Amino acid sequence: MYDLNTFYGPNAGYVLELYERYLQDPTSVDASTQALFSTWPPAEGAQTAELKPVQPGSPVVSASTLSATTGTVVGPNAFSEDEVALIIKTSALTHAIRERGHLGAHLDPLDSEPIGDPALLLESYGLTDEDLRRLPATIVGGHSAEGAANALEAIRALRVMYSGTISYEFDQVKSPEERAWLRDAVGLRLYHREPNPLEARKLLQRLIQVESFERYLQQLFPGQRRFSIEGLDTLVPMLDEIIKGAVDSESREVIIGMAHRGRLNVLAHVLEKPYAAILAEFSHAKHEAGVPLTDTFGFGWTGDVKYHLGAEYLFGEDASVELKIVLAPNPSHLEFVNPIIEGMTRAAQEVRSVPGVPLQDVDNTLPILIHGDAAFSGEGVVAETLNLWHLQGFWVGGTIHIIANNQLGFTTDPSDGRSTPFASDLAKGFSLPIIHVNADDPYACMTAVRIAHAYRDRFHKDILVDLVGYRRWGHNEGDEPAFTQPAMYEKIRVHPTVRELYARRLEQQGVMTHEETETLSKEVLTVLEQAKREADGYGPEQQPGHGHATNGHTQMMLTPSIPSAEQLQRWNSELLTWPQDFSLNPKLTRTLQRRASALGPAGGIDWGHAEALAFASILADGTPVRLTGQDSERGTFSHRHAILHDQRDGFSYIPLQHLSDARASFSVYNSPLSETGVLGFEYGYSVHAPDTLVLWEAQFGDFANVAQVIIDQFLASGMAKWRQNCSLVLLLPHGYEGQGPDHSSARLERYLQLAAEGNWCVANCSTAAQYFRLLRRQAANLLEMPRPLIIMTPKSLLRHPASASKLEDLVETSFQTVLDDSRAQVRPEQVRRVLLCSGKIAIDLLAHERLKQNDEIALVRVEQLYPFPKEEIQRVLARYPKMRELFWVQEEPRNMGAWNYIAPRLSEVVQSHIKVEVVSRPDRSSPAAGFWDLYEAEQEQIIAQASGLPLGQPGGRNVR
Ligand SMILES: Cc1ncc(C[n+]2csc(CCOP(=O)(O)OP(=O)(O)O)c2C)c(N)n1
Repeated sequence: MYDLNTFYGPNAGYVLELYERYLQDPTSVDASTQALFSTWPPAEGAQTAELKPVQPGSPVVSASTLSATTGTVVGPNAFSEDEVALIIKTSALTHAIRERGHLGAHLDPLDSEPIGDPALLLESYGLTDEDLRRLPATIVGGHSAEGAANALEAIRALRVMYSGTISYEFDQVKSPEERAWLRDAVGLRLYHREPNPLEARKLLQRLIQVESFERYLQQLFPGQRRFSIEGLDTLVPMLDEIIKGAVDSESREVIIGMAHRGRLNVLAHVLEKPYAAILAEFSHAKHEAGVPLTDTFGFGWTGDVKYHLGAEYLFGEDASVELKIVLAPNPSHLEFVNPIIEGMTRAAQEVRSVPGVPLQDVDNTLPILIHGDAAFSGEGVVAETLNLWHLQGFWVGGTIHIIANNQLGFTTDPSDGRSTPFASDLAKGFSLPIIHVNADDPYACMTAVRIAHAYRDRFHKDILVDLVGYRRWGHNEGDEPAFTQPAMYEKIRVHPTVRELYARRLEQQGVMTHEETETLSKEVLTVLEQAKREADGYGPEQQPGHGHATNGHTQMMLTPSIPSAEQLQRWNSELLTWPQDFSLNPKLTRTLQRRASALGPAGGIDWGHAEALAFASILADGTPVRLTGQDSERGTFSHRHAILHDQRDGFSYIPLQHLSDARASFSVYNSPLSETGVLGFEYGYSVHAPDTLVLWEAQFGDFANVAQVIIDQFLASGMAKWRQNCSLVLLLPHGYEGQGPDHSSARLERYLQLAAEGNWCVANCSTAAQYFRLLRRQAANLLEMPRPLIIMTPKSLLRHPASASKLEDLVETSFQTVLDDSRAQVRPEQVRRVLLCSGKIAIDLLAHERLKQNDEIALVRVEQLYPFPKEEIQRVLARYPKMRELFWVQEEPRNMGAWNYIAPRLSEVVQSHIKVEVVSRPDRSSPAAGFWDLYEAEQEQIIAQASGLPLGQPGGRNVR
């Protein structure tokens, strides 16, 4: 029983360690091990074994491990003292190869030297080949020992497994169960398969297609950018293999995000975009048919370059397989599509047609992200996206990541692009298992993705494959790579393609003859030539693209139905009901109790309350709602309380998930502290769940500019570039309240500058009722007129009585783009000055004594800034026939806020004799003052100027 030969290789050393521990303290090992060791007698007269010290840093078991305090050689007496020492050294070497084999692996098709590690060398242990030859293979154990005559052969086989053309990094994986699974997957070669002749032929055919397509493009359009895949050709069969796995796992959708490199090839072969369509894009490269190149532009479809376009493909020729493959469009901005893919995936996985929490099936949809090696290490959005993998609101059951690693970023070498040895190292911080593989070994590549997919299926976690290849041409095809990497490109010039290598291998193995491989190549070329003839015959109307587009510039938004007062009363009381034994925080109980009476005649429906009622009504209409943001469950300003927490046990209760009238799901999640990652995720969610009201809330609107790429490249322009519809709502706290430069401005001006062609709505409303109505309008238009909605949301106004509303405000009308002055003292025929403003400054002005005293000034609120409500403004202004002055009043500096956007539009709505001026803070580089007194003085000055009374402070530079 205690013969060491009964233990597998690395276990032998481990067992000896355990035994020593047991001798020192029997309770330090578990009961069954105690039982086993109690049968082991110490060897008679044995001595402590001497081990030769090894190089620093190597993981060799130290001599002390053996020098039991008992003075005995531990373990069975079946081995001599020397042999025990050898076993332990071999065991340490075996362990090192399994753990650090990647440092010695042959991953580079261009044959660069691996990094290496002393722990992988025999000399570091004082071992020789001869020593190993004396030991049985079982000391090494695992699959490598099978059929091996001795430990030397087993170690050699082990090196092929862990330091060959594929290698692994699993140490960072925290779960022992997962590590054991991964070790078995590798050690027992569970996912390694030698293809049969038919499969081998198919694989070769695929590689021929991949290479021929690039070469054909190069031949037809020399120098045109295509961002060739060549050098990483195996990526395509790897994707084929993952998709095959997805079919086996009965997934319904695979969603892929990738950059420019190899994209055309993936479109052609994985998404089955016809060759002819791609060739036509190269030869014609025109705007879409039907959109004239004249001043009648403005239909909202300006397109994008071919290597940014997405596609969808229904996989499977028979009805038994229903798998949709989606390649999302993306901008040049590398890696920013990552969170979008995750959001799309989550949307595809959730069933929202049920009240309560959405039901998620992570097996339904598989996300794949393909990264560049330079971009993966360099772009922060990668880390932001990886951080989402285990978060309740963002989990998608694991993503398969592949780094398409061509060992260059444009002209930049890895040594200038990252501070870590491997392109994949960032992923270790998130405990992702990593598989490195040489792109010139197709079988190893298939093994890598099979393991990755099986791991994702089993543990529902992210995993990364680092596919190491090269780039046959320059960064793009017009670029000369030898300017900057002459040595590397000299190697590449003479390096055979993976298609050549594989064909040679099959020929050598007798699987195919040279003539057969040549025939395959000719067949592929024939198909390409046929596609070219087809593409040449395309008229403009057959050019790839879609039907004539309009993004809704001229369309009217639907006006939603209005719930009844009784319905609102009922929902209100349900929202204020929680389980009887639920112990709510007493302070919060008081706050919520106020909501019980706010629907009465005295009113007092504040912002958070109006939002909850809007959500309830939207859920009752059958529209699902999802809200995320930093601290959004409670609300940064403690105004929402969408989740109630039991004070005794911390259990939570979400009233909106228990609404009896709800016909759809409600979810709210605190997000991680990320803007780019989370906003990108929610954008993707909204795109892929067009029936859902998706809201993202910035902590303060100021921080949304961290996600500027998502705003510019997706929200603002996704529709124009890719016809990607999105109805995401951005809640951006905004308002000048003396909180300094970074807690005042949501940068309204940016959203207005980006507004065109009806791409989104921008609103800055001043009452809770208007917010309620606006949310309802957005929900009603999700399918009819999808577009993002940007709302400047309040801070102090959240609880301001002048912003609070009454029940009748919620049920009498729908959203008003412009609110006229309804104060009793204003006599329209007397009014000489009209103040136009938006959001909080309107409430400040209305509350100010100076304006209260003045009956010749009317205050008109522009609640929706874009699309510009021209007719409504004209209609309201027509009520003031004696108006001579029209002031746009804003809190923001003159070069910010709405002024630059609104000035030319206002000039169009008024007659020329009417002065249009601005009252604002002066031009500033920083959006708000950091000093309270300066803030106050400026605010006072704005009020004074607007109300036409003498200025309290000098320096009123801000009137045009
Ligand atoms: C955010 C961003 N910064 C810079 C660029 C310009 N750029 C385009 S490709 C590229 C190199 C990318 O290298 P890598 O990630 O290794 O991908 P590869 O092109 O080598 O496949 C750079 C810097 C970009 N597209 N996006």
